[in-house]
Amino acid sequence: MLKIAIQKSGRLYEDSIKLLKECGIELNNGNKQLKAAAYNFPLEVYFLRDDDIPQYVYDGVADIGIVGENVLLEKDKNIDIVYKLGFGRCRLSIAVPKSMGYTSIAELDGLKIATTYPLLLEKFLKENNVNVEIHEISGSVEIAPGIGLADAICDLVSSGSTLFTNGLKEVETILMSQAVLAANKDLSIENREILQKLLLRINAVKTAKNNKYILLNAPNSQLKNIFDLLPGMKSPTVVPLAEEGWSSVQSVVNENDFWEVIEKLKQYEAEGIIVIPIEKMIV
Ligand code: PRT
Ligand code: ZN
Repeated sequence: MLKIAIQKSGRLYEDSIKLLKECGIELNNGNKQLKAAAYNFPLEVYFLRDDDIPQYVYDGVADIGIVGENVLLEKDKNIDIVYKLGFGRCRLSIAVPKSMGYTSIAELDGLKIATTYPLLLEKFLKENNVNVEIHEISGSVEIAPGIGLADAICDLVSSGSTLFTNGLKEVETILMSQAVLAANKDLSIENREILQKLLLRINAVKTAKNNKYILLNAPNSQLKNIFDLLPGMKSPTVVPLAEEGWSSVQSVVNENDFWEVIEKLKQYEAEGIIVIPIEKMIV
């Protein structure tokens, strides 16, 4: 039985639960219990505060956990990141009052900076040879300059609206973060095998999200060009149309190249292009 720790409530909760669901793992919990067992996969889920997850995984109370990279690195526990999950994206940044003229990092020298991330901030400043007074606080970091508690802050940013409404501007980015799956270094052989099975499923879900299934009709004279453009998983499927000289092509296209590929397909006289989301993809 593999034990996974996920956030009990907060920004990562929904996406963590959704990921397990997309992996076909169903939980039979009542709402808001400390733990829940999956009934169709050897997994037990612990619901915890995100700050506690690195320690629990390190101690082996949980075998794996879903947590922000920012929390994991700040807690500095000796556990492995086994998969970057792509949700909960944010950055850890230093912000100063808008009115402060800022041209280089040297201007932070001598300032008092409020943060809930003292370790990551200290490391960053050391690397940049800047001396500041780090003031560790536990929350509402963004109001610290306004109430005279600090000159600047170091906090998580996603849209930037919190900084904006508090009269602050982002000047240095310390870390780009996202939710990760982290694992204890000493998993039993049995749990390692369960983790591999889980990773295969996560990978299938994530790969599917990054790809689309594409169907189109094209004149046979353009097929070579289209095959080069849409190599597919092994190679594209080609079926002749009833109309002489035409074929139907089926393949996959990567989300990132999508519009570029569509434009080229039009140049190659493709018609009736249909694009369909993929639910799972195992390559
Ligand atoms: O109760 P528990 O301790 O479990 O939760 P928490 O309150 O400590 O964490 P939570 O739920 O707020 O965040 C969990 C994780 O989500 C973080 O560790 C990050 O990895 C990730 N994440 C992604 C964020 C944000 N985006 C984010 N914007 N965490 C916090 N914020 C906060 C930020 O601190 C600031 O107050 O949102 C505000 C800024 O947002 P914008 O959009 O105004 O820039
Ligand atoms: Zn927390």
